[in-house]
Amino acid sequence: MITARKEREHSMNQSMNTADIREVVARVVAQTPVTDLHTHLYAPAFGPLLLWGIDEMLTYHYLAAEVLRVSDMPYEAYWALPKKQQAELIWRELFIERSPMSEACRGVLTALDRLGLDMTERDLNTHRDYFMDRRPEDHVDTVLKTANLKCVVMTNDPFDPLERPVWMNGFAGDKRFHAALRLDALLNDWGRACATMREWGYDTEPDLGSKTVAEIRRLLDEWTQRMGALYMAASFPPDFAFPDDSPRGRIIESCVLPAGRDNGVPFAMMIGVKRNVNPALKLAADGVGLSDVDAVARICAQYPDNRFMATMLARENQHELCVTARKFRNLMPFGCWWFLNNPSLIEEMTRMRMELLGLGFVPQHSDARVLDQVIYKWEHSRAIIAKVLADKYADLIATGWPIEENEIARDAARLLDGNFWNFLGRN
Ligand code: HDL
Ligand code: ZN
Repeated sequence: MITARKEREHSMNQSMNTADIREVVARVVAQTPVTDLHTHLYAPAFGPLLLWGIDEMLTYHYLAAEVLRVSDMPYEAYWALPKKQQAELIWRELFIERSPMSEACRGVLTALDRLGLDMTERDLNTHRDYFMDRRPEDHVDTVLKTANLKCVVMTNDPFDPLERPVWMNGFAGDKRFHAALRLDALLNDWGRACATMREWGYDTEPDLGSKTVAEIRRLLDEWTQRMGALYMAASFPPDFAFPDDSPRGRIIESCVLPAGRDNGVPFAMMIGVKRNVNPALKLAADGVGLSDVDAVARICAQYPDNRFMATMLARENQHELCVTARKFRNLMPFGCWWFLNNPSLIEEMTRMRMELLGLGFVPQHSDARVLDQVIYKWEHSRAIIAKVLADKYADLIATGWPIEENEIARDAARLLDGNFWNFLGRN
């Protein structure tokens, strides 16, 4: 009995008290390498597809949308400007004429600051000097180290005319840049995809007969293997339904899900984007809509041997998605996507997920389009994830349950890295 009491006392001495829990959790979370499971980044071998540097950060489509709200410049006049002049307009309007309050603005400053630039300097050209002579390969090393990323997953679209040749010429692979097979073109515009596949030599017909189904399956198998894709993914509009007799629903059921089972790759559904709400905004044109979480529940229930990752774009869908994840072990909710990737909503979602799912979810992905953005997207999210974790550990300590630093490290590694690889079955 004494031994047990002594062990308990020792354990209490080793465990945290609530005063130091916040500092320990913040340090451990900052030190935990991340797998960033959804980005629009590319390995340096993809050449100009990899965006990096201050002018790319400033002309991120989030900031294009913001500057076109405060400037009366006609949309087409903005898009006609050279990228440097677009960046100068954004810097002037959103950083100099106004404090850079939005998350996307603040992010630029966080990234520059962590790269060692002087944020008291407001001359854009001074900041440009830092990037002037850097090699992309070296900058990738610097940024991934600064952001403490283990690796990122790209978004890879075989229908993208710029990206396709890189794969067809035999991309040698880069262990820091994994692939995800993105299927929006196939699933959301079957008519155009059918014609394109015929040009590539696939024997496809619009009516999705058995031969066409087999050819789509061949495309999925070929590209899953060519890319070494960790998962297949697609974004869907708010009216995404399942089951559904549309080409999308039929291709998912007859091609994507059988391929996922046979190839051992999950299907990531990103639901709720209203494409081209304001087409004049180009890449910034998309909006958000309330979606039907029942479609997610039905596909998980009907296909228990498939694994599904899901992220939804409407704040109002998050609680129901969490509850649905409690019902289906083959469903992994992930990230605070796009318009949800803001501190107030990341905190709300992470608290709700932890209270409903414990540590069984993937709290964040960066969605970075510009390499340098991972520095801010992960610093900002880590701080919030650490804050929520510290509160939850404090709640546990208040019950008398001792918490030790190695347990915090274990839990943080699950959230930021292990849950994703375990769900892939690649732990
Ligand atoms: O469809 C997607 O993957 C979205 O993330 C879009 O790319 C969107 O434009 C975006 O970059 N969101 O952060
Ligand atoms: Zn994305």
